[in-house]
Amino acid sequence: MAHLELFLFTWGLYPRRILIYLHEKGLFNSPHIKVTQVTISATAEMIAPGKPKGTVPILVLPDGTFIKQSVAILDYLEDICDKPEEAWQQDIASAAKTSMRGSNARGRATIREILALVDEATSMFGFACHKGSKLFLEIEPTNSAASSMAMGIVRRNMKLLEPYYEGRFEGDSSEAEKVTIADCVFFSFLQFSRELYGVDLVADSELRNLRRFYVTFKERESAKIPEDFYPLYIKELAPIWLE
Ligand SMILES: N[C@@H](CCC(=O)N[C@@H](CS)C(=O)NCC(=O)O)C(=O)O
Repeated sequence: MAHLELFLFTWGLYPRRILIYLHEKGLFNSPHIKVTQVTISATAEMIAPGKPKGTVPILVLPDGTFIKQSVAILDYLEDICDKPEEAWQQDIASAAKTSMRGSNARGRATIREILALVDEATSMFGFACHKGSKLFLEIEPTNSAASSMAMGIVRRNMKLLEPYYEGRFEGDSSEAEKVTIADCVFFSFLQFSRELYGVDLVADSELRNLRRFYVTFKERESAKIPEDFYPLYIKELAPIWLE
């Protein structure tokens, strides 16, 4: 049986986007998608038998080629579900829920706008962590001023994202909410920053829509995480920010 192989580690910031997406898409237990956990070496390399070099997530296709960027992986999975061309793609598509990229050009553009803002915030947040969290103190040069500057860009993007969530994930209608790939990417970022690094990016009183999105989405099956989700040594150091 042809299958896709997904290399990742479950609590990773970028891999988690894909796992939340697979849940929401109804593909989490697809027999056509094999999930292979990587181990993280002392030098922070991601290792697993058969894994191509590079960052995770990585999706390996049945022809042996692979896709490396998480957003490209989401787009690829949406593409094969929207327009399956091979039998195994048909099988995946028949188990999948409807498109998560919007139903027209306007809707798709909005989703891409959100994705771009969240992706920028995500990489800035990663930089802020590397320069400002105790987790990286022994591993690389830190710089708390640089960390604060990067965090400023993250917070600016939160403000830019706020209007996109006006009227979404509200009250009784939230169950019927059509979750998009941008929602999966955004929620996984908010969860990671809060649960691992102790940074609540939606705490600002001006971010009412984003806070509602976060607290509502976190109750979804796809979003739930166990107590011991993050490795203990990382969870202990990550939320300590350098002065
Ligand atoms: N832009 C990439 C980023 C992926 C990424 O940075 N993944 C981290 C794990 S969350 C990783 O593999 N880091 C190891 C490394 O940088 O070598 C994506 O969207 O997939």
